[in-house]
Formats: sequence, structure tokens, C-alpha cells
Amino acid sequence: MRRIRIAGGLVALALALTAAVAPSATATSGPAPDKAATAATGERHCAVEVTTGVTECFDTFRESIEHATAGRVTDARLSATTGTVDGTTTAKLNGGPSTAAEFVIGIQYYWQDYNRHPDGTLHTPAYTLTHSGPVTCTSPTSDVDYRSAPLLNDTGHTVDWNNNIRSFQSGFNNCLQRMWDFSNCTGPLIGYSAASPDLTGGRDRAECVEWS
Ligand SMILES: [Ca+2]
Ligand SMILES: [Ca+2]
Repeated sequence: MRRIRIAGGLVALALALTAAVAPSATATSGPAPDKAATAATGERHCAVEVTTGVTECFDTFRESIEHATAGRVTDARLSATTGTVDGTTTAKLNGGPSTAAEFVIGIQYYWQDYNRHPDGTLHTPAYTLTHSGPVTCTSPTSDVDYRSAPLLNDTGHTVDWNNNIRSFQSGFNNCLQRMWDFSNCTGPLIGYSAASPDLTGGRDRAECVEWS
């Protein structure tokens, strides 16, 4: 099942501007207290095209990646041990031709450790939010190639992703990801990174995500 719509209130811009000063590596205070998983029961795996704001949500992660790659990657898998996309999937996500219509730039996870408990079992419910854009990122990280702020808020299908990300995987298609505490992209939580299994003091705080 899937839904097609433009996410209301989502401001998503492709940017070619000079970045502000890069934030420091990680926020400081200790982990936030655990959070209740009481959100909607619909599609838990959403894909946002950051230049248009068009969002679709799906029952399975695999479907969300198929959508985020414009149909190119149809068999995406999350590792049962690490929770991140497995090596085969990573190679496929990075292996598109330069003329591909859409590139995955980052995957957000609702829980720390990529939605996995230490024994590898999934948190319940486990939500993901995949971001994509029409071109790969440029190598310098002195700029901002993509921005999503505020984040998807669709409690009818998933969760309000603002202040609800605990881990992320980027590093796809030459992109690194950084995050900010506030929707105006201030308040550094983490600088440009390929991934973070646990934002620790930055858990459940990001309202602006950028890629370069
Ligand atoms: Ca915040
Ligand atoms: Ca760049």
C-alpha cells in the first residue's frame, strides 16, 4: 500500500549556497529518556524527495527504497545484525548511472542503533524516513547540496519526524549528512557524517537535516 501526496508544511530546498560554519561533531548532554512508540499504525517507511517535498509512505522499507530510486533498486535489504542497509544494497544505491532520475542521500531511523535492539531484533514499531534528490552530492562539504526543514510531520501514516530521529545512515552517492536542533537550521547537533548509530545528546532533537 502507498500514499502519494505533498507533505504540508514541508520546506525542502536544493541549495547551492555557501554553508555556514560547520557545526561541532556531536551534541553534549546525555541520552534522552526513552520514548513511547505510540504513533500511527499505517505505512511506517516514508520517502521524501527533498527538492519537491513529494512524500510517499509504504508498508515496507523495500518499497520506500524502490520509490526513492525511481524504481531502480527493487530489493533493498536492512541488515539483520546492524540494521543499516546491507552491502549489496549500498552498492546498488551507489551504483546508479549519472543519468539516474533519483538518488538516495540519507536514511533516518526512529530508534537508536538503526531501529535494532542489541540482540538484532527490531524495535516495534520501527520507522524509517528516506531522503532522495535528483543529483549526487558535490564533493566539497563547504556548501549545502540539500536541505530538509522542518522534517516530515504526518502522524496519519508515520510519526512527526521533527525531534524524533535517533540514528541515521548517509554516505550514499557522495553525500554526508548533518543535523540541526531547530527548523531554521541552527543549533548544531552533528556535523557532516556518513552515519551515526546513536545521536546520544542529539536524540529526538533534529528539525533540520542537510547533505553535502
Ligand atoms: Ca529540536
Ligand atoms: Ca557539497
